[in-house]
Amino acid sequence: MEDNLFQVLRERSTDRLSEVFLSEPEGRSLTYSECFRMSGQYAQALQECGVQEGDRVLVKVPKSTDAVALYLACLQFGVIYVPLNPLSTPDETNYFITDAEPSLVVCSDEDTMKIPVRSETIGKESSSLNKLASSLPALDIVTKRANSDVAAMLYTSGTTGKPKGAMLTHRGLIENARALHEIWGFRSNDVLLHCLPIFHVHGLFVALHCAMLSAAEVIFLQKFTVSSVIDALPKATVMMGVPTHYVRLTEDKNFDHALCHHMRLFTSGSAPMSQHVHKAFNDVTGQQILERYGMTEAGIITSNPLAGERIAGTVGFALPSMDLRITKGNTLCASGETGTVEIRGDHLFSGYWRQADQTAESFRDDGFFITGDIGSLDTQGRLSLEGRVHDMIISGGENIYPKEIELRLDALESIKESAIVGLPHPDLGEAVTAFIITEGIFSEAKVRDRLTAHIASFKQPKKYVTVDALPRNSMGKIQKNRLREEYSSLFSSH
Ligand code: MCA
Repeated sequence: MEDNLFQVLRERSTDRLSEVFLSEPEGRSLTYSECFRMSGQYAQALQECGVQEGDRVLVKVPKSTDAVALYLACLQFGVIYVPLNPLSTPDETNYFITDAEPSLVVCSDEDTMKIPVRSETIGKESSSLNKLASSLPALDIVTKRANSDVAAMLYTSGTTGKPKGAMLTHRGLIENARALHEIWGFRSNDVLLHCLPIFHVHGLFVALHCAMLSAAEVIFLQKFTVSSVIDALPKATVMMGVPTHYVRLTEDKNFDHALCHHMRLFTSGSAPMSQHVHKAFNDVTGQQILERYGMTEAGIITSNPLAGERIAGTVGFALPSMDLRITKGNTLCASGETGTVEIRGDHLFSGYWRQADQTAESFRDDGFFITGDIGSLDTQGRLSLEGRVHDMIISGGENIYPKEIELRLDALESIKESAIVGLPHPDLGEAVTAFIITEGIFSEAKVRDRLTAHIASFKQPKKYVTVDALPRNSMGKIQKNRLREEYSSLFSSH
């Protein structure tokens, strides 16, 4: 069996090299052979920059075909690809640099941040790494990798407020890609509408690998907008999205049955989709969204079936090679009983980068990973998710950890204490909301400004609610559930 993911992806397009891989509606189209040539040239350029096998390359760039080629180059050359949200602030980026110790950081020409290690840029012909790469022959050889070798490292935030790097192996990514490709029935005449960011598992691995395993075309949108999706849909057969995408599409009068009737598949994940959105989508399009469940540490874990009943409110069955169980403490739950979701299988990550303790805490002795999600299995093995063990908010498919924001707010002189809570939001699913006890003169605008320097904009509270006291239990712990209940309709008139 091939051990380098790049080799697997390239081999699948051997007979279709002249077919279009990435087509940008307003930009260029790249064939498979052009993309592999670019990645080969980037791989040479990485070598020229002194990057060595096993090193980390940290990439903080807007979505582009260059970024996809660079990702493939990293796989081919055997270096660990570490993608960052391009909205990351300098503070956040410096944390990632210190933690990951990359030998190279790749950013865009517009990025003004001072990078403390070697850095190059991509995205334009004149960008430094593009210029270097285009002057070099394409590397053809593929670095041999062992099953357990890390292909990519993606940061997930944590309850402590400090993100951890989840190490994803070549083997894990290959297994998950193969399983999804199979169960979702991908084929070469599929055209995938890609409107997701490519610094997450969803947009980078799930979407791209599924298409690449059939050497299918990908309509590569710079970002999700309702109009760009509506324009691209007639040429597509599959779309992968987050619930916010489907909420926004369903609300647009140009999004209708006629536009969607040829579509083979709409999938949704990264955040729970309400039954209301499932129904609204079905009413408008006549299509039933296939909801699936995944996480950075494991890729996709469960999926509703392609053929067979898709049930709104459940995330379907465990993927064929994934063991899934529900536990309460050390006891296995019976079907219908609610407990923690635990999983085991080849798709799993190999641990958190340089966090042996956190890694050990996340695994059971028998190799099951404790997801932190709460759910139950029905008698047929369908999983329904009912909440989370950890204090985490999912806003528009982005995981946001309250602790990180609370630490920043509590450090400000005008705030005595804060509690960050996710409240139901019709567009984002949950919206970050700050409950604060103020001290002296409080100005929301000033607080926003201060936060902007430290945390990426999508994590900023959408509303600040000033309170006299925060509800606490007898142990003194803030009762966020009481805030969630009392303020549950804060955004409903939004
Ligand atoms: C952007 N903003 C947000 C979010 N995104 N605020 C809250 N939550 C968000 N998710 C803010 C920006 O900071 C900005 O603030 C303002 O909204 C406009 O930015 P823009 O980029 O134009 O926003 P948007 O286009 O409306 O973005 C919303 C979005 C996007 C399309 C839903 O967030 C998105 O593509 N989400 C998908 C995330 C995803 O792929 N997650 C997968 C991870 P200001 O105006 O103040 O500057 S989970 C995963 O990978 C696992 C494996 C899985 O199961 O899938």
